Amino acid sequence: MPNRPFRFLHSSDFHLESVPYGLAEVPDHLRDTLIDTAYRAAQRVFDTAINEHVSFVILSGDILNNHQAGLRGPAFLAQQFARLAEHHITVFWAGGRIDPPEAWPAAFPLPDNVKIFPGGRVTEFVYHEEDMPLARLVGISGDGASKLNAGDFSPDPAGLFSIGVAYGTADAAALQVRGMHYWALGGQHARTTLYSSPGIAHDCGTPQGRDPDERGPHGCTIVGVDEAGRSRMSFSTTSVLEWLSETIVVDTSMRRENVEHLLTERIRALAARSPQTNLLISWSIAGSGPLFSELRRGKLRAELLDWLRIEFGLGSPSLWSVALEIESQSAVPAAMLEQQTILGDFLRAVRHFETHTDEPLDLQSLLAEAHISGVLAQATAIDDLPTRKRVLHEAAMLGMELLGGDSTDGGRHA
Ligand SMILES: [Mn+2]
Repeated sequence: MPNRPFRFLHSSDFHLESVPYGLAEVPDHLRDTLIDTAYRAAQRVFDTAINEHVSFVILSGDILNNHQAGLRGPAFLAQQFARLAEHHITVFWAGGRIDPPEAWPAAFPLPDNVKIFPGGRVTEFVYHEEDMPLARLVGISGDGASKLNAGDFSPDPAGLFSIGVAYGTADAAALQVRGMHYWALGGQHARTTLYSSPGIAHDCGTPQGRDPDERGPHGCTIVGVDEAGRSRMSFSTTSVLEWLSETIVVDTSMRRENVEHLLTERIRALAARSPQTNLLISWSIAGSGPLFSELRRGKLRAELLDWLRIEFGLGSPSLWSVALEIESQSAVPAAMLEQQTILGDFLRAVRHFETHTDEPLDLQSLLAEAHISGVLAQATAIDDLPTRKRVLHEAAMLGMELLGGDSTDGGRHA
């Protein structure tokens, strides 16, 4: 069926109730930005809908938990929906885990341009423009606990552009076989496309990352549909702050000023890529050499972090360094393991515990009596494998530093 071209916007997982977490310290100048982050990103989603002249907006769940968001959440959304109504933009909303339709407070009546998909069974709406049907939307609210039942969704029998709207996961093949033109999915915070031809199944992700694992730019998806019913997605960034994880490699010849230069260059490149965005950067330093050993010992690391924060973190937008970690991936040299020295004995003992994971470390027996029931005792009870592995590696590195000679990485002789 030939159609008139149109555009719609797909977004989900605003999580208006939550502020970013994962910062050990919150700097004063970033506090207001953090509190408002989810709202400012959501506002950018609605601004995008208006600026891009979309016909309608699809919200695929996890927009807000209004018990936790307080009155601010529903008041904000009601205001944004009214803005969209002024621009003749309809909203189709399927609830997810935190926003079942019945949780919406009665004190904020939803305007007529907002269409809700109830839970329980799929509901259909046909979207019209000037009395012409443009799209059929088939959707359901759901908490994502069980897989989507794709079989409940059917495309328009006369070929009208058909969109499935739902929260949660499903097999790409099970979705694709239904013959819908577009699946507007929600619940994944990272943007994901399950398939893109024929038809599209897409989870647009959250418009704002809220912890160090939700890295990089986030945004919403604009879908353009042409006369033949073919659709094309484009991404529009909305994140107010962006989490990044960056690695710097130092070599044996480097001094402090070289590392500062590397960090400066990297941070300038990141800022140029996202000029309007606050950046929250977790640094990781890898490599080897005297400077690397000095960084491992801590004081220089703290100084570098302070320097980064003062040099780049206090402006607006802020390029804030969240942490600066030293990678402990460097291997123990084989020659050192074979040495007939105290260091060699020590490294072989560590290696023994690394390879015999069933042998307990029994660090408690090394504690003084006064510490047997204290905090130190808890810290030495290492019962999971990844922690055991990390502790043993740290012990090997520390041994090389304290027992090693001139030839070793961090050898410091008295
Ligand atoms: Mn979510």
